[in-house]
Amino acid sequence: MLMRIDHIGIACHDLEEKIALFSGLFDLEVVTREVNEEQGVKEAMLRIAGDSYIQLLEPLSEDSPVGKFLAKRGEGVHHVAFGVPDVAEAMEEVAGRGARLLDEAPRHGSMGSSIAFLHPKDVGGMLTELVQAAKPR
Ligand code: MC0
Repeated sequence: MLMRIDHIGIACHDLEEKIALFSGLFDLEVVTREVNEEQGVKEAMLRIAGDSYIQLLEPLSEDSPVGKFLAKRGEGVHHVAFGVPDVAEAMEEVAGRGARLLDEAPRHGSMGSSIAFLHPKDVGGMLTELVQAAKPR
């Protein structure tokens, strides 16, 4: 079901500051910057190699998922996202195996992807995202 690690999502207070940090430390290229109102984030994707990325996430408000995470836990790894061939199919499969879905249907993710989240408590404490890329990556 899982094909690859698509991205590691990192919660931060200041997107521009963390873009400078990660691109400076690791020579990473910023591929896209987007605002996702539905998810309550301003984000940037930094390509590691091929089809895997570091995703930097700044909350649009304190009561968004990333805003709450920052208040509770501070900056750091927020979620891990795995590439799947078909997100709707993957959702059905994992739900059938007992994991709670945080989305009833796929939502819009970065770079035109379709995404769905699984509850961290059902994945060993790791907020997990399933990603179907817009085009096969
Ligand atoms: C919360 N918990 C986490 C966690 N967030 N554990 C691991 N990683 C995280 N990121 C834990 C809490 O500590 C708590 O455990 C339990 O889960 C329930 O959390 P809560 O604080 O009671 O509940 P909320 O209201 O903060 O909700 C958490 C939840 C929510 C994961 C359900 O954030 C959510 O639905 N997230 C999915 C959407 C999302 O994160 N969007 C932003 C990225 P204890 O032990 O204290 O009970 S959008 C994105 O990334 C897009 C743009 C993309 O990739 O394309």
